[in-house]
Amino acid sequence: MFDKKVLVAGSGKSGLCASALLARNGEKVILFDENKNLKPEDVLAKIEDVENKDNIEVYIGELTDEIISQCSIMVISPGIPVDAKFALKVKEAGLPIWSEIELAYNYEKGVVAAITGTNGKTTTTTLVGEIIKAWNEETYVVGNIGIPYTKLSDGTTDKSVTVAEISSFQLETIVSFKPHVSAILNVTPDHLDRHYTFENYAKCKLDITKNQTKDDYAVLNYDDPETMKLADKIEAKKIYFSREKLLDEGVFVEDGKIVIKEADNKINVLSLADIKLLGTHNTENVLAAVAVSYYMGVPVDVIEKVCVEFKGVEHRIEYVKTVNGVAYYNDSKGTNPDAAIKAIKAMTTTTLLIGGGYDKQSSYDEWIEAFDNKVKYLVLLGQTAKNITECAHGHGFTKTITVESLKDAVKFCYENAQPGDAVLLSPACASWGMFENYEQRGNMFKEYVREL
Ligand code: UMA
Repeated sequence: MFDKKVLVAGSGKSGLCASALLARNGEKVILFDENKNLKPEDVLAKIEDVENKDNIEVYIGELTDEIISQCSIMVISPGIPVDAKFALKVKEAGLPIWSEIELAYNYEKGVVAAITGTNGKTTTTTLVGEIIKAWNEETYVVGNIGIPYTKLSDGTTDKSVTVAEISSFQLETIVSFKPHVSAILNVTPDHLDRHYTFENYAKCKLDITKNQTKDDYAVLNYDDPETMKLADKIEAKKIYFSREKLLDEGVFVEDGKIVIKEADNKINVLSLADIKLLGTHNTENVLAAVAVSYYMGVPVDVIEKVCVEFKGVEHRIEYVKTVNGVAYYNDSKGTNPDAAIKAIKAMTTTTLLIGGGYDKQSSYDEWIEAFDNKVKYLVLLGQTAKNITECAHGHGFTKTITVESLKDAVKFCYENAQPGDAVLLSPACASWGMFENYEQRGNMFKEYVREL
């Protein structure tokens, strides 16, 4: 595909997978990383099971003109700003710069659905991935979600469907990337250190649609004013979704049901009451996922079945089990007060909340204020238990109890919950010290709940 070598910038997941894809497809690669603490041999060792591994040379430190002159293009990892000093040098030398997504797309043979937005990308992408997998055997879920698109795009066939979570960083340097169905879930200020202005950031999000034509679809959040400002600039057929309004056409909520309306055709997809995901933010994610899947061609009965079964992304307000009328939720990913606030706000019933853990010197005031008379007991463990107790008491919330272990916390909740209550593990703290990581904490919680 390329006349000369390909310069791959960044030796994280994306750069390693991009280099491997290029090498196994016969290209010569220079993998470059600025981190002087890395050793070339260690970087190479991370690329496993790759044919033509000899095609990859690794350079660490400074990018010289001599290296640039050997290359015909640069593939840039998402975490590297396009105005990094070395990237500007490459640009001045006249080399095109592709994002890792663009490289992957050049090897894609199937159809692509791509989802962006400030919040909700991972949940929506995961749900769309599950729906499409239930309909099409050859389905891949990739991108910002943690699996680089270059890991597998050269293995796709014309029967493949790729569902990609795409960040603004990845969209900055796309050229021909063209999803058949794109989605912009919402646009609120984020990553402004990288994009400088909100306008630049929103423009990156808009670019998910830039190569789409009238034969493609762009799914847009009707309730989000910043997303709606982008609508005029989109050539694809616009499909709006709304949690708040009845639309003439689109995907929306009517009488507690998610419906799809097209011209004179109205289809009931499912009842909101059947969704296991909590929180209005998740209703929006489901609406978007329904819209993306439907316009990718998935039959409505498949969409309904998977949406009803979907328990959410692991460790994010994940429904575990109902025991004696008490629903247990795992939000071990709630490793800071902000994330824990979203979780408690999403609860619709009286909740026994399990929190505490490693001390990151966070302030817990806003978290306690968000309890909103919903929390029956705050069950605390770990290093921060004492601080959180004092903070809660300072805010007039005195139903705190400290336990020795997560197992004891689950036991306390089991013994003190009434039918109709919920139990939520959402610690507002990291897991370190008691657990290896938040995944292990969440898995142990689920194990204890399943044993009840
Ligand atoms: N590097 C340089 N120069 C720089 C910056 C970085 O040489 O100026 C090097 C670093 O030394 C490092 C490498 O680049 O070795 C890191 O590259 P990277 O940051 O792109 O990391 P990857 O491991 O390739 O992960 C990326 C995404 N990371 C970012 O966007 C920051 C992952 O998203 C993504 O899952 C992965 O590709 C696979 O597609 C993470 C993320 O935080 C989860 N995303 C942001 C978000 O969700 O808000 C956008």
